[in-house]
Amino acid sequence: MFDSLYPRLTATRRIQNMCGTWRFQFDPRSEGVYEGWEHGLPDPIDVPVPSSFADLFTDKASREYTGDFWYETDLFVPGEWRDANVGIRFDAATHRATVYVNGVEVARHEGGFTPFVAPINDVVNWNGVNTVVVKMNNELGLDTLPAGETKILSDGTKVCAPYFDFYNYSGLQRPVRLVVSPRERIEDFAVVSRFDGDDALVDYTVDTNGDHDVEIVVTDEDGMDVARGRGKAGTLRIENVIPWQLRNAYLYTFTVRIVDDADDDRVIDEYYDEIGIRTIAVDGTRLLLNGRPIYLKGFGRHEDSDIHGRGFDPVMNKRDFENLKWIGANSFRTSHYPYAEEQLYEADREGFLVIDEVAAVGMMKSLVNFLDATDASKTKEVTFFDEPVVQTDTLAAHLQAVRELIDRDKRHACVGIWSLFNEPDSASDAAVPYFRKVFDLALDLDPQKRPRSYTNVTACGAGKDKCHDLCDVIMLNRYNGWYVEGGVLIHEAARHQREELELWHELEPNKPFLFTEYGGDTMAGVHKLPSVMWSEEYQVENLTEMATLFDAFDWIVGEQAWNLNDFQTTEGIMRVNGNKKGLFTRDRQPKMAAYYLRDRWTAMPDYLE
Ligand code: GCB
Repeated sequence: MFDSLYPRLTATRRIQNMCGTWRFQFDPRSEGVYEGWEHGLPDPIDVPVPSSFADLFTDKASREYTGDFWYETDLFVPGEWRDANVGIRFDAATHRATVYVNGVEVARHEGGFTPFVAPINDVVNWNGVNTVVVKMNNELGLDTLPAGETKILSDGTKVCAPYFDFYNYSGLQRPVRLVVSPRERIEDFAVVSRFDGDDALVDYTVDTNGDHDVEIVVTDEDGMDVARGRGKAGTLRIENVIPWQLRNAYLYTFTVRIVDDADDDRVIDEYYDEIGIRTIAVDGTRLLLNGRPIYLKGFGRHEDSDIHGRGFDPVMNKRDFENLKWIGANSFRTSHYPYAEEQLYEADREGFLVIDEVAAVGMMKSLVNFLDATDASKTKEVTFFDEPVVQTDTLAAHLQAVRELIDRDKRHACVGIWSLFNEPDSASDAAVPYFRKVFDLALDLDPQKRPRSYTNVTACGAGKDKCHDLCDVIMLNRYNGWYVEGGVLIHEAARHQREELELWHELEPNKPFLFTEYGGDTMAGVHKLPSVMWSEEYQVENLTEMATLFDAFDWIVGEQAWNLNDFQTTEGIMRVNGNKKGLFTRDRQPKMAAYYLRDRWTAMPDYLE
């Protein structure tokens, strides 16, 4: 009944913001379901929505809380919406949620980074106050995306052990809105562009739940009509089109209307989206945007900031985009989960190419995956994809996450590559059929047939990886000069990296390669001459060494350093209050190496020809 269309106010659609102060309660013994908490929480505190709950608290038990937790708010629903479809849209409920309205279950959702809508028509008190309660849970398992473990301590406390290197921030982390649309409605639409001389031909399809006709109006940035169409599928011609380009975006507005032609084209439903006209393709060792070879410069990122955690933060997001522009970047990866939709709209407008990643991270069975993964001997004993549950439940969750990602993001011009895993155990035989199913589904679902890939980890490097033939472009995460041969061995590290690259190119001579992670931890303010690891000087040397390699091979078509910013992780001996590989600090100020990258990247063109 509901869809994933981003909420928009139109002639026929209404939105009511539900963000603000909600009531909140931990449920460590999972007793809420037996005690009727779906009708109201017995002893709640106030928390802001959206936010991650962890860093709101000053006690460790609350910050580290793992298990069930509940949210509650009151919702007034105007009676004039009685004849419409009314639902509550959660942009992200991390990691799983059951929604009750007036004590009745209206939705369940698994996966903490994609939206869902709870339909409420059947249970709502019109023109009255309704109780909205959300039961949530943030436990990790082998069958969850992202993957990890939940340990139970001797006193019964649950503790999460992520198989990934970022903090397990949880909660209602993105906006919540009441969304109102007509009963006969636009459920989805898709566009695929190609060029015809100076014009573009845009194939479109519209899904509705009724039989009335559909009209399309395309306007340019000045609001002028540039194309019109009729019918649920067709091809539009935009004359003298202005294409969407790297760091030079141009967006058209596609307005879709269901119209009643028996009633003078009365508008039954209206929706619009901003569409960039572009093609993206792989040709031999080139990545082509609008037929021209591009070179990606940028970062893996996180949605992460002090106190806010992963809570939607338009201020930090804006600063990140300004820093990306300042440093000369033209792209980023949504490591390691789908980001807030507002980030993709900003990337559309700013002309950043996005590698859009599903939350399939931690798929190497090891407690400190990100670290052990550099040591093949440690990963051999534990093959994630050999676990029976992985081939059933994890695969099902993964396929669903890919469905929701592509459903949500398929129209974005900025989305150029799907990243279907981060650093999985791609050297095991059991990975191959699993990967094939995920890759096939992505190809099947994406109308634009964007290139697909995953980030390859050192332990599954050239000669060991068994899944790379599925990739349209090969993406490498490498830490030579850091986890592998760091410090005084840095030149040796580069030599070994070069050897591995030569082997990769022999294995895959006809594919482009991207570096999707490289770098090393750096404490802002630590200076040392000559350098030592962790100093700002060493970060510059390490990045310089890698850049020399990138420049040596013309089939390397992009470099995305790890990470844009310092970010929070689980505490441990490898992390000093988080991961410090940022080129910027967690409060978004540049380290020395940011000036180095700025010099390099502002002198490099976005297009190779
Ligand atoms: C990786 C992971 C990333 C980690 C990074 C690191 O390979 O993909 O999540 O944060 O290494 O810093 O160790």
